[in-house]
Amino acid sequence: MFATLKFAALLLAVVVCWATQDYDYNDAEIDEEPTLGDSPYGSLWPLPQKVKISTVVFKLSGASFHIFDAKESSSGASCRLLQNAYRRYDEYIFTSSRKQGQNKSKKALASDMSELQVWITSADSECDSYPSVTSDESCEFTGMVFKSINRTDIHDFPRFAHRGLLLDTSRHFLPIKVILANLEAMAWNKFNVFHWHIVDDPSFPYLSRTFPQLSQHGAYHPYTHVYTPSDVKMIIEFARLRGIRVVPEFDTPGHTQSWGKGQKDLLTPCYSGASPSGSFGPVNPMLNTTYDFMSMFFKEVNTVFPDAYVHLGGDEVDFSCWKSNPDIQKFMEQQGFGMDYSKLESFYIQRLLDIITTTNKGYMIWQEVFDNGVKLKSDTVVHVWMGNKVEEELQKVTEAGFTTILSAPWYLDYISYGQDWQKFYRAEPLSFKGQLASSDESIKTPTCVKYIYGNFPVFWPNTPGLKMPK
Ligand code: CP6
Repeated sequence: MFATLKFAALLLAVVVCWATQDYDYNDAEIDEEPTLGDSPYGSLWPLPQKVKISTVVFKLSGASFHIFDAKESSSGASCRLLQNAYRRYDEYIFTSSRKQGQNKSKKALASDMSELQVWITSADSECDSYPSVTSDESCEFTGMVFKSINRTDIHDFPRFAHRGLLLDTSRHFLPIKVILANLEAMAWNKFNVFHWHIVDDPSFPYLSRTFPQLSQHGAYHPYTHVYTPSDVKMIIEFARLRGIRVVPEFDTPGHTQSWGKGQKDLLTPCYSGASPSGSFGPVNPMLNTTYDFMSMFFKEVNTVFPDAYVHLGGDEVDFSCWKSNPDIQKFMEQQGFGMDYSKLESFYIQRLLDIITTTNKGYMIWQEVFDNGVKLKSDTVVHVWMGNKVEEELQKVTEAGFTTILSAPWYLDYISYGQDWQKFYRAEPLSFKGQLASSDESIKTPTCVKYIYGNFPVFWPNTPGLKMPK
């Protein structure tokens, strides 16, 4: 099962199984284009770089089988991440059969595979630290774990260093259990970045220690529909143990209606003719108090979320409210922006980016920020989501020297009905012209698969202790 590979995911690992028979390989090495339909690799997913399956079958006995550190391993008993993974995988493989008492009466046979040794070969293990975009996820595997085992050799490393999934917890509040179950499903499918689109227009479920009034007034419910600091901690640790980074997105200046409920004067008052209409638009870019607030807010975000990156959004800014406001009109004039409101948008984002730059965080932004010509730090990640002219955009972004994340082909909540999934699998992220800035495509052009909220049929693991709500 592919899952057995995962427990060594953060570390260069060689996993060796001992068995008592000789190997008899067929030549099922992968070098042709995969086709839809029956696969010689069964349910092996995602397909590793190299697979050799033999016809020799071993039995796997829950009575005798166990996973442990190889004595040569550079990382072992003190590595909580690994020990936690061994326990998990033992549960994944045997929980259902042990429940049914299938293994109790059976004695282990000589041909049974009885042990799985994990050999970590990299010098600097990441047992106690957080995964990063440069984590080594490669591994080798010998032996395959199903109910019975075909002797199989696997050589694997990821094609893309960033394999993400976006969950939106603003439009729908997602209970912690659901987030954890999604992280579990991600790990099984070898996704390694949880892009947490945590707040947006509809609600503000992030409980900020510095500005508790944001969720007090902006969440769907101030106590039951919030993520407390300890909730966030738990989610990050659950993800870390599965080799998953948590990148939070706090999207501004648009998509911020819920922020305005708890933070006076943060949003721009819209006008109807000469008087305020009572509704509000994007973040008010002309007030110094806006930047004081953002500076304190992101200082907190940087301490709560350990990943090297924070996503700053910047998408879909609606100019109509800014246009209606006479103070903003005056400000535009003073700044010499004419009628070009994208200059005002850039003015805001530039100041925000300058604030983040004074901290030690990198940032990701949606493509509009790049398109508007905002000056970006060289390590900025530009996130492409718009479905038109995707190749052109990727070419421009990479030619400007930026790392890019591609989401456009995987707009998963945008359902056209029918067999939508086919086009998701056919999309090829590197089918654009232009030189990759590095020969290592996995660093320069990570892919991101987006998921907002819906019923996407990923492989759902049967995780002990995690039950999906009815
Ligand atoms: N929510 C918000 C989203 C998206 C955007 N903004 C989005 C749409 C399509 C894709 C990825 C993200 N769900 N607020 C646009 C950046 Cl592919």
